Amino acid sequence: MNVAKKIISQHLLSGKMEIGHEIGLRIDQTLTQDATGTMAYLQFEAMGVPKVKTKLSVSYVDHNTLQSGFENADDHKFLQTIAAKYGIIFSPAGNGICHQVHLERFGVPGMTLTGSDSHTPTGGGIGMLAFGAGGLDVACAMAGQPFYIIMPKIVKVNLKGKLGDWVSAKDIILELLRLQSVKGGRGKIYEFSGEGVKTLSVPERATITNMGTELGATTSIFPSDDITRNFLEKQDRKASWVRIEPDENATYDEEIEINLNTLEPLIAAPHMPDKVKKVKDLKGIKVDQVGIGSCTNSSLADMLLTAETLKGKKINKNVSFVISPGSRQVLATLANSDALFHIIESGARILESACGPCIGMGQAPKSGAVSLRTFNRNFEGRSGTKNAQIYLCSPEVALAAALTGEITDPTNYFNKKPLIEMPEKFLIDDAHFQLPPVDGSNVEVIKGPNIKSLNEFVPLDNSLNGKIVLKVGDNISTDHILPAGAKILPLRSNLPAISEYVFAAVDKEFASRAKSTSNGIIIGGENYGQGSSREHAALAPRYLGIRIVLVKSFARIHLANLINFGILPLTFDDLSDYNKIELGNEIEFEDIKNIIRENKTVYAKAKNSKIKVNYNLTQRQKDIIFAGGLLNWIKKTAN
Ligand code: MIC
Ligand code: SF4
Repeated sequence: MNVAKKIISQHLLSGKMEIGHEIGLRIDQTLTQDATGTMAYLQFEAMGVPKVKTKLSVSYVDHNTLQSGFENADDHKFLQTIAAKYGIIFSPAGNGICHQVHLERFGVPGMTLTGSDSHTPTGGGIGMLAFGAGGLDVACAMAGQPFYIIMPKIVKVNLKGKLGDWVSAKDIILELLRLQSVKGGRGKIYEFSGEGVKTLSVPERATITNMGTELGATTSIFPSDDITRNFLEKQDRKASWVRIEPDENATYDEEIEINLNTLEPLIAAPHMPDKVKKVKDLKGIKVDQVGIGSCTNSSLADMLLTAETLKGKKINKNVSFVISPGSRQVLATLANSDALFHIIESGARILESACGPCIGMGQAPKSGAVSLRTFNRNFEGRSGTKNAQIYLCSPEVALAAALTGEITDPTNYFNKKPLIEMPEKFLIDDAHFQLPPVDGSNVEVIKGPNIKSLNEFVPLDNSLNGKIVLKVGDNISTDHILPAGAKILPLRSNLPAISEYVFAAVDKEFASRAKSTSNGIIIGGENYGQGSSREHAALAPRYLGIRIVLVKSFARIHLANLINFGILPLTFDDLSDYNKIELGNEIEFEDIKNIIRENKTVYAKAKNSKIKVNYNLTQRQKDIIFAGGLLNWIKKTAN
């Protein structure tokens, strides 16, 4: 068996490990962050379970840390109190980005982890089987329910050789994105293997598994080996280590090879993580902003490289250079040595340990700016500036650009790469995690005025007459569906308010058009809903009256979220039918519930055409949709 199958088989609660079949997995750990967590905990509360049933659940505050009004701070208080009530560890703002902190202090090789954030697969860097999911699926996992996925293909990524100087782990995942595209990973787990694995540290591995999300993958994973043990030892967590490696005769469903010896510095051009180019081919483009941070590249190793490289140098005058260390541990370690001094003296602006600019929480670049970031997403407008040109790259490439003011190949610009000395032991201080009391039943949960209770959604009618309220193209991301950023993110616990922003950057009239239409239908292209796990991208459209999304294909997490909120996900049988329907067309789905129940063919009847559509739903998913969503279904089956 390979590593992924070993962990799946140990956690299998239902279904068979056959590609394409639904399997239910026992979940050992969960994590949430504040932007998705408030909704996840409101849903958990509605389930009436007195305490989480996982081995460990952690609630992080890392996204909404800009407090320009009462909303975010109210959310933080709510999260703190509800964590204490239900047996969840609370990690307050300042502790760092959930994925980085979880890797440092809580992740355990061989365990399963579900997180209400799409980059939860970062945990694959220490050999966890870690999945991003919507908040409601995480709430279910906390309540002890299985987590369902479609059994993916396991793809072996055979890493050959060793990275050259100034070429980094980020280039490995960018190369994979170049090869596979943002939709190439759907229905796949990428398992890294081969001699190159032994040359990569845990933070480097985590950079790769983190950004496997951009491939659309179910998850990504590395084996747990001596390097993993060494990392956990330095975190004083040796007891958490187990060896998990593929059997010698392990088989895989597909194989890809990447030769690290010949890999060159790469960069993803605007506005998609798979628009990957060689850095040397873009050299000379003037750069206005550089950011080093985010859950992809904010480890101590990344920051020490930054400090060593910048020592005694000054940032180019035309560049705004921002640094966000991934965790309190990373920042404290920098502060405990000369490293932070070198970074500050170079002219860098030091941000708090949080998501920050990655999610448009500040640092929006100037109009038309070119911004190089070590982050994982460059969807149009995500930075907060619609016409900014965001490029994704390694810290090495970011540093070269920060110093020269233009895109620069670090392998030509710098001399030998400095040797980074990692400490014998990481700086460990768990005092800032708030452990829940043994009995939290008397804890008062504090809900500020921005926290609105959940709506009850009505089930689907037997027949449905709907209207197309939006038609969009391929690769629509959740950032298109429901933007983030400093203005909209604080509304995550206020569904009526946040719903006004659905598709705001794509079509300003969308929200009012959808609200005034009964049974709205959205038409989309390939890979609809890629990107974030935010369930608000399903919940808010449902609130506006969307009942069906008909597209060429879906991204995994968004598909699960649509089902969870009772929106029927359909796909075109013949992709060219996409061209037959337009905004404003009325569409009739006659007797659709019974047809789906009986596994018959569904036709969408438009004025001049009859279109065959597919629904690829398991019985469990059909039941959820017919009940009007997962919460309704849980309530129904519990009574
Ligand atoms: C993101 O990177 O888009 C986020 C913000 O972390 C999201 C979660 C969210 O929208 O709250 C994600 O990746 O799941
Ligand atoms: Fe935070 Fe950005 Fe990572 Fe999302 S991708 S968790 S916003 S740092």
